[in-house]
Amino acid sequence: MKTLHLQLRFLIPLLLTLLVAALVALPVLDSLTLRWFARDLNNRGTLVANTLADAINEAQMDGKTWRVQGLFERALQDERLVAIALCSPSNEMLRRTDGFPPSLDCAQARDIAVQADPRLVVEGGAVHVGVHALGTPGPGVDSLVLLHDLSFIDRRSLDTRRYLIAFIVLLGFTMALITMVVAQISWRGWVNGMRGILRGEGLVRPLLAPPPELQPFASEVRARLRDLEDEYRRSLDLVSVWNPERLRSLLLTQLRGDQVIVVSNREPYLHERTDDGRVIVRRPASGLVTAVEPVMRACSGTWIAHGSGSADREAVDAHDRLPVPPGTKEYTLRRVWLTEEEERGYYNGFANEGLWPLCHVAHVRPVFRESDWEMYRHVNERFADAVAAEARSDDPVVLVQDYHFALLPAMIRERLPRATILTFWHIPWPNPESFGICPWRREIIEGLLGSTILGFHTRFHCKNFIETVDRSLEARIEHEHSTIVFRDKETLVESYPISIDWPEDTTGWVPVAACRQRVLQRLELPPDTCLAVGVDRFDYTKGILERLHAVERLLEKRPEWIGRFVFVQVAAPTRSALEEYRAFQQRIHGVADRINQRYGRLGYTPVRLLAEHHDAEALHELYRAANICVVTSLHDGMNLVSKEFVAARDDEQGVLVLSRFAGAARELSEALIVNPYHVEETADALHRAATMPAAEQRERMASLRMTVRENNVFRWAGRMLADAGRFRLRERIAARVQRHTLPDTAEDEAPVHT
Ligand code: ADQ
Repeated sequence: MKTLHLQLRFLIPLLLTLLVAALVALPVLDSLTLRWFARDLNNRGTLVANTLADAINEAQMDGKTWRVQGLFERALQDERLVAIALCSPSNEMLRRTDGFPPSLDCAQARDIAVQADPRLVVEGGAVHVGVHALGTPGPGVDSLVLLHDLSFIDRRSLDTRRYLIAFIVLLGFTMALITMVVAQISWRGWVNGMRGILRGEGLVRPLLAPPPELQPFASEVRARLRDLEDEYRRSLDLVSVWNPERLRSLLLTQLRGDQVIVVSNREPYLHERTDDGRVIVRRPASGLVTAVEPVMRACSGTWIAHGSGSADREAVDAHDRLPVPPGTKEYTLRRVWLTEEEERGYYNGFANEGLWPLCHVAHVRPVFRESDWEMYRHVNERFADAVAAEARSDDPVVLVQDYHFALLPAMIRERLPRATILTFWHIPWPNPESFGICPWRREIIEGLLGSTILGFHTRFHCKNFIETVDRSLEARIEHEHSTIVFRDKETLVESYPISIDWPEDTTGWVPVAACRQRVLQRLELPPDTCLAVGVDRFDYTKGILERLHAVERLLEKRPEWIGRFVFVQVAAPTRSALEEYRAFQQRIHGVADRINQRYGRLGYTPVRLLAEHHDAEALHELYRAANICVVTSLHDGMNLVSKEFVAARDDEQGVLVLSRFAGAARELSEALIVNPYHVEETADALHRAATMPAAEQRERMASLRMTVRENNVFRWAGRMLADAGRFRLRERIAARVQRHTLPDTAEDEAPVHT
């Protein structure tokens, strides 16, 4: 198509020029033809006059002038000669043939004959007028007037015009043909050459590198393209306000409203049957759900997850789907049912006893069982089938969530080769040595490399992953652009720090003082209590044990806090089917009891353990009531509790104590950063937080709030989806170029699939 445009751009002016040239040339050609024939007729006339001169003179002298008429009649046998007249020196017409126009006398004939265009139009057409002196003039005779027929000149001229026009058409056609051939050859050559150069090949295919003179140009073009991409990504980072509207418009512009499918193990809403027979809807305590749910509400896609609630089956339609959230119905939840055996092997076994401790390096030995691995693979297959069944096109955008689905990206790629697969790994990625103990490390990495984009919370986790690939597979790693090419398929490995849905509208919020009063009343605590809180799933990676040790050490070191410092730990029961978790929970209860026995007294219990699920409002109230929020994870991908605490404190008061091993520590540097393994340091940090002046609290909290507000969950999703949009655009362009440069370009005009 492009070639045709180029050709038309050259050809149309060319043909117009030829046409104008023809219009100018034709009258000139006519005049030249006439002159040429006039000269010819004059020569013929002179010859006729010389031939007749003697015979005419003789007849005149003999007085036999009638013989002259006979001579004229014979001369007129020449088909071009139409009439003859004999003139005297005094312009008297002595004799003329029948066809001679009576209106033409000798004087007029002489005047016409000397003109540049000696033509006269008479009855029957145009004639050439020639006056020729008789070679040897006789008595009383002087010259002959010869009239030649000119119609043959018009005929000749018409023929010449026809030939000329035919010649111009032929010339135009030949030039068009040559232009097309040259343009085709040079355009293809140019496109192929550019593609080759951009791929690092040569202008001519077999060359492995561009010719030396083009090498600087080629690498400059490649570098410039990469720079433009990087600049674009940086510009996205500069956009300070990310909200659902912005995310929605990004989906419409960059992903053109393409279908978005999320896959995770944990579902965003569970239907549970209570003891009294009612069905209630519950949101699970999960960082993943906290982060992905607002994004899904903005995208209106489909979320595929394990249906694990006791009344889940009652809430779905015949296709296992239901609209959620209850009430507003902004997207579709598709539930996948797992048998107990499947759940045991895939979820409790391989995911939580194998991968979870493996990636958190948290002094709990990972357990790898062959049967768990088989079940993990089987369940990943089942989810891949569900994605294929839910896909409305062959190229949906699929967001694969977390370590439960390491094999899923490659399985989706098999079923939907054109899908854009974004995988986000919510937990840390360990160093290659630690990961190396997994018996199926190769399969897991190959599964993940089925992704278009693989996201981690921090650069550090990306680096660990890339190093692990480097040690395990034959893959091409481009460190500069953070990409891995494995089996001709490129995966971008990038950091996208996850976050929360920042609350812009706080109008309905209960004032901090009222929250504090309610919480203190409920816990029966005096108003001057220094209240520290911890909010976690009941998991050994969250550093709950280390936190309790630090509280104990604080009371030991600074007895002035006994009676005034209270630590409330909210711990949602989790993975209770696993022995490791049950033992851990028991141990925590034991340590809390010991501290309470040691420092508690009538009316004072230093550690309050609330081992139950709380709804979002209750947690929000607790965050607002607290003086200190304690996050001491031993290893945490990000940790959203720290960000939720910051978001809840619009009074700019409260202190965050944060583990340096949580991904959040890289963003929230105004928190009091601690090493949770160092009990002394954490105890000191608790004291510092409890005694921090209000002004310093305000300063730190204001800065933390600015960071979390800017880096909210819509930025997390937006950056990832914008990168996906860029990939899709690049693939579409590549497909289009491919089509244009194939030998048969008949598809040039075919609509581009978008
Ligand atoms: P989690 O390990 O689940 O997430 P986290 O990021 O702290 O950890 O999120 C926990 C979520 O559960 C928070 O939204 C919190 O409010 C909620 N929650 C905690 N205790 C609760 C309770 N008792 N009742 C109700 N809700 C409770 C994983 C990774 C993290 C990563 C997230 C997101 O381990 O590192 O930050 O995914 O990627």
